[in-house]
Amino acid sequence: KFVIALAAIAIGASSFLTPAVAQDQKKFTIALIPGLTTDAFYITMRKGAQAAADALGVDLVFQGAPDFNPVTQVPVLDAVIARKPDAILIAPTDKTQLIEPLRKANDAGIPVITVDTFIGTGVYQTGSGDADFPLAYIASDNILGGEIAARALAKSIGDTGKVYVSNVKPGISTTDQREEGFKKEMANHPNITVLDTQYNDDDANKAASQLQSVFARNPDLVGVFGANLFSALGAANGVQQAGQTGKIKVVAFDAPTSIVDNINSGLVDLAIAQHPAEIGYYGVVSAYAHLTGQSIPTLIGTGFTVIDKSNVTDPDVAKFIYSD
Ligand code: T6T
Repeated sequence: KFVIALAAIAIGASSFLTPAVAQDQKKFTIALIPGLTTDAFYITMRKGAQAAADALGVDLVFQGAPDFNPVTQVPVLDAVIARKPDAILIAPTDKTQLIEPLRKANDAGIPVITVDTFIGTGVYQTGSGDADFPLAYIASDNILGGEIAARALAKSIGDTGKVYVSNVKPGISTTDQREEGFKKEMANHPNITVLDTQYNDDDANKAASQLQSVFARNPDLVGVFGANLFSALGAANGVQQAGQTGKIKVVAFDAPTSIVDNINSGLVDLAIAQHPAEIGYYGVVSAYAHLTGQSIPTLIGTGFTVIDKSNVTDPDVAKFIYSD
């Protein structure tokens, strides 16, 4: 099970929080490479990272690709390695394809921490496998998130009928695990049929037209799980365009600002908000702790906030809606 180790890192951080940077101490540069730059999830992660960087007197460099794709992310990573930052935080866009490019950073002596997504199995510093070299993985528990989504969708469809997962593409640790958790939980619901997953390449328009095609083939479709922001947004738009609002239930992973309207209008039943600012914050704190000689946990699990009609106006809940 996922280990929550925030207390340990908070204790580790407390001794060097004041003053932020001693006169004679080197100013560290920490790079954050998101999955893509134009995604509210990573924009919010950057804000959390910046908050920690400001508190610790660290320079934060945010550099990423315009789409979620190893082909565009690897050149960004190479450029970041060439700038020789003191540490790299990265959301690898593929479990396998980022292993060798990240090994180059590690071989160059740059500590690597993965945030949101992982490489290999995501179990680091074990001495086994070819991808255990990152120091830490900081993220949501994505299998659990998929299970929460499945339970919510099952409830809203009265535990019976056809559903499917709108997903990005295979090979991404987060969205693969959400689908895994979703299917694992749905196995406990014998009257629910999970149709083939539809892969949209992180393109909401594609996800919307896929919804309409699946509905055309299955007029008895009752639900869809959008496994990330663009999958959910697209699937919800598809439901609206098909005139099925409230009839085809939508459970969304991620919480961009548009989710509020969608929940209020009944288009989306429930959104599972991750805590990306927390991921960014602890990413920077962990890198800093390592750079100043502290040991750090290999795994830090951050939380979820489940948003629905009953709590969407509560400020303690609404604060987890992502920044634009
Ligand atoms: O769901 C997040 C992130 O966790 C995932 O790895 C990729 O998609 C998002 O960035 C949302 O678009």
